[in-house]
Amino acid sequence: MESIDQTIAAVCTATPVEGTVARSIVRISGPQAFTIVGALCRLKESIAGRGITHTTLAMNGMSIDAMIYAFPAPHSYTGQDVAEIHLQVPLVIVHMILGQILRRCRQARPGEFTLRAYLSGRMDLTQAEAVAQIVAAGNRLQVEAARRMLAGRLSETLNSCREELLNLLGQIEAGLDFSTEDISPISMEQIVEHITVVQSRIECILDDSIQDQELIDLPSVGLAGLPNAGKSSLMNALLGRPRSLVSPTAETTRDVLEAEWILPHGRCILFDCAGLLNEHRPDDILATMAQRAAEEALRSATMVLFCVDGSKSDWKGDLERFRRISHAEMLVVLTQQDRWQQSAEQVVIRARRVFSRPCLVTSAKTGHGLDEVQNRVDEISLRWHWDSEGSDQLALTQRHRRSIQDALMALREARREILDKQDEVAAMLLRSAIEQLGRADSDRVDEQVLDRIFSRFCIGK
Ligand SMILES: Nc1nc2c(ncn2[C@@H]2O[C@H](COP(=O)(O)OP(=O)(O)OP(=O)(O)O)[C@@H](O)[C@H]2O)c(=O)[nH]1
Ligand SMILES: [Mg+2]
Repeated sequence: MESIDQTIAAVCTATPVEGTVARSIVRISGPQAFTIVGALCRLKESIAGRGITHTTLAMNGMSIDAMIYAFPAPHSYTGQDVAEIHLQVPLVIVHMILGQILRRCRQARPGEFTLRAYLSGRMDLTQAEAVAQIVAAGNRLQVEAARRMLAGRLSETLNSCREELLNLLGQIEAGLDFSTEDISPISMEQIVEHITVVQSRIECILDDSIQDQELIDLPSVGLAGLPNAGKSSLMNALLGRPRSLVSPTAETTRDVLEAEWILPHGRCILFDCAGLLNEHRPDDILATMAQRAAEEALRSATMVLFCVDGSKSDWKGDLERFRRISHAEMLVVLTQQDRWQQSAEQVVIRARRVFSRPCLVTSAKTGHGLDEVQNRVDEISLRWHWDSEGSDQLALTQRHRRSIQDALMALREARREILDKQDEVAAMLLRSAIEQLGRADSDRVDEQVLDRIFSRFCIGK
């Protein structure tokens, strides 16, 4: 691990969409932070106290407007002197400024600002991990679960469980000391009751948590339907850019094509695939491979949008294929509305009767109904992880989960040993449970664990 005495710098804002100018922040942390910024901005007065300074940077003949935010140690994110340069300029200029700064300090590694916050005691490890989860989160509710971790909710609960167990252990050990005199300061029933209460509190943490992996895995939405249904056109229209080839020739798409789709409350992976065939063509290897890839991708999709060309008078083939997908989360999307002969109302009534599912009307050509599709997917995607918005879930990492599960196992065994009157063994198991709970929330982690945790961050965080 690098020394925390070195000054580090990085751009800590997300990369703006190409061609746009968004606010960017260059963050510098370490003993030289204020001197570096002072020299860069040619500030007459040095930055000493906390504050905001409006200044102009001179760079390659350009004058660049900037706001300098100064956070002196120890009241900063990292616990060190931190200077932030806030800029509203194209990314290329932000990187020019960073280049200038990096002549006098080094580039921060992924997660290094947060690592410093942890090392200087500004946050515990669980909170530092929550920062990584917020960065990786795919939707608003995932961010909320990670925020609850950041607010120290897990630490609070685990600490109180540990304290309760430490008390209990003290009482059991006192009983062991007096065992020859046959005096027990606490009865067996009371011990069992205490253990059961702590046990169920810990079980609640596990039951009410979401997996770390769930934060990183984005839900996937597959576009299915017969060839020429308009799947690729719909994908391009939903994304607002040409991702998949479109042509009047049936069976244009062969591969599974994925793209990130930004929804109002999160993100998901939208994918296009080959049009599904009703007949099997064993001699056509390419078609067989394309069918297999499409079927596999759709099987593991979180949700399927089954596309049906609404201008057709006969949906027999579509229905046959639709029935064979039988995905739990499936919406029927009626496509190419701009070409329909019948009114949308008539087509929807007919489609509902045929497919017995909610049907949405769209046109990739005019953009009709695209917002509705997006909102429906967004609505369903929020349900995937949480049944209710007011959920109290915590976002546990695998490290937390493993330690908490180990603690729970030790508690269950301790309870059994108490019932068997094996107080000494029970005391040992309680000690192990206390240690495991401490480990989940611990500051006593080695460098390897720290490296693993912080390498998952992106640069600038
Ligand atoms: N007018 C009109 N034509 C459309 C619309 N959507 C698709 N088409 C046309 O329908 C044809 C097939 O469209 P694709 O998007 O390639 O269909 P697909 O379902 O991806 O087809 P495969 O890849 O072969 O399975 C193309 O000629 C498109 O231009 C639409 O909303 N309006
Ligand atoms: Mg296609």
